[in-house]
Amino acid sequence: MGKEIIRTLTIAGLDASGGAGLIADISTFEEFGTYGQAVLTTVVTMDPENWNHQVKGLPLDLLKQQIETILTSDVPIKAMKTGMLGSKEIVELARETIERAKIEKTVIDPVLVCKGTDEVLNPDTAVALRELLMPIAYVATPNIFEAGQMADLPTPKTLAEIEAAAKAIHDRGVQYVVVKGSRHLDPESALDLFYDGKSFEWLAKPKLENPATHGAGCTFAAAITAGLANDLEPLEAVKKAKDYVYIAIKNGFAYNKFVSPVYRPAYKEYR
Ligand code: PXL
Repeated sequence: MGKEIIRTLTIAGLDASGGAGLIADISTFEEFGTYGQAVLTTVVTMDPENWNHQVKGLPLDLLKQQIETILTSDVPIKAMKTGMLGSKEIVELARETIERAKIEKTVIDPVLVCKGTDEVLNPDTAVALRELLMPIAYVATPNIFEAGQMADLPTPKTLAEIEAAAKAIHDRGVQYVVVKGSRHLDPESALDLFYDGKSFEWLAKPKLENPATHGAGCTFAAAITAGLANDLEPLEAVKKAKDYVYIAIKNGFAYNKFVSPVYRPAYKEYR
């Protein structure tokens, strides 16, 4: 018998600059030795003049056809993640897919904004993510803003408020809550919170100078997904993902004057 194939799936958008979204997910899945697949939901392009983002959704029919193709495989999907879904209908489709394929290891990255923009892409999507996907999530990976939205609380500002938001998200049914912190929470380190419903664990890494962080959030959630697919326990998967993202940020590069993405192959190349 050949090697066991570990299949992973993302339902996400395409970031044409390559830093975030589906490309981040698939490249991370493969770096972790899994067979990655994707359902494309939206296409995000950037204005070359000012880097303003434009988000276009694909017709729902085309999403359904992608899902049918993916679900015909005899190889089980060991873990999956969701990224930019873009509309309430797509959130509903994601939930149906998770239930139909009986995927237990789900990582819900409740993408509501792109870095550098602070406008919620679509307020209906935020409500649908909170009501439909939080209750069935194995892991949820909001950033600080998204944590407030998923908790239905004001955006947390302090470590204690982030913990309170994580608890409210756990109460909605998420088994493991990972709040992707920010470089701005602590003068020395980049912090992320892991909460399993029992205790709060703050994970720290030294801050990097001039960090290239575009795509870091997607890459982190994708690495957690791949770790779970490889049978790591949730906290181990999160710790390994944080190491992976740290190295990817350290080796990130200036893509142009507007954006500096993480470099995902760095983990393998320079470890
Ligand atoms: O980083 C959030 C994100 C997720 N998915 C897609 C994106 C972005 C931000 O640019 O473009 C497709």
